[in-house]
Amino acid sequence: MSIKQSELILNPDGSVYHLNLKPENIAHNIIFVGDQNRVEKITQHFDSIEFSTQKREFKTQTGSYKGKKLTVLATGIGPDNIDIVLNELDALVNINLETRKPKSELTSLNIVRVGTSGSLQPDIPVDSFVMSEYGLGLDNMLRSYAMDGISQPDLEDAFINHTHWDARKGRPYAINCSKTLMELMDSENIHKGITATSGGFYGAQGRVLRLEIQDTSLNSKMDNFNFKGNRITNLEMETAAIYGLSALLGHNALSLNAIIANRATGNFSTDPYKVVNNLIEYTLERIVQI
Ligand code: R1P
Repeated sequence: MSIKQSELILNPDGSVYHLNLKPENIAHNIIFVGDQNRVEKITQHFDSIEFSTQKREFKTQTGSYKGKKLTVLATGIGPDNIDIVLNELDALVNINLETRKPKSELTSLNIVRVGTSGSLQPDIPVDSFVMSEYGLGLDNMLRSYAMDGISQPDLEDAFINHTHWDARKGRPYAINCSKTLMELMDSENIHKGITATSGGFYGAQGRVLRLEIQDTSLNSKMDNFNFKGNRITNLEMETAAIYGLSALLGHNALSLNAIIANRATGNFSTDPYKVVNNLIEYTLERIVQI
């Protein structure tokens, strides 16, 4: 059965609806960034750029870095956008857009997020890098999918018990990164641990401006959570969603974050662009080895 037009929406030129991309426009090694202005911060290092497009916040450039074909794609903010990005990227490689049928031979993409994030630990300072061994989704996006077997229920249960998580907020989900990409991107300078992914920036991450929040001590409970030696290192808005959908669709994903704020000490980087650029250079040097 072919997938209906209302379910897999294509633009008049045959590109996928939100990303504005056709299969030939992307590489199989893809860097995700949140901020659309970060795309060119990465592709300025490329030898050449062969394709660029943008629709809404989804800006994409594909080119070559040291002879390796790479795509850089801005996801915008949040797990809801990751749902769009992962499903449409997967459609580009794993669905025949002419017949609208899934292909029998599937392609695995390599996806590396180069993000920014706030540290939850005093000893993970601003201007450092974090690699997410696990994504811990507090946002519920992935719960729309049949997801048995891909998550880590022991970690989820430990987190629920430790934080007295209110069940009305939905069950958090914990997903591993790609071990292969982790080994490729690892170094002694990078912090590793659990990255918590929120579905919002203010209340969902414990920021109080004018509204009361449901659990004022959630961040401090997250600070001292420990699962088999793994701490929650940082808090941002995409990693767990990327890990979850990649696991379900058969792609390899790893999230790297430049720490620009420290929520435990209250510090903010004096030069956030510098640490992001350092992380970009760090990532590019390693991703060419895939
Ligand atoms: C919030 O300001 C945004 O910044 C972080 C969060 O995950 C969220 O997307 O990441 P990016 O800088 O990659 O967008």
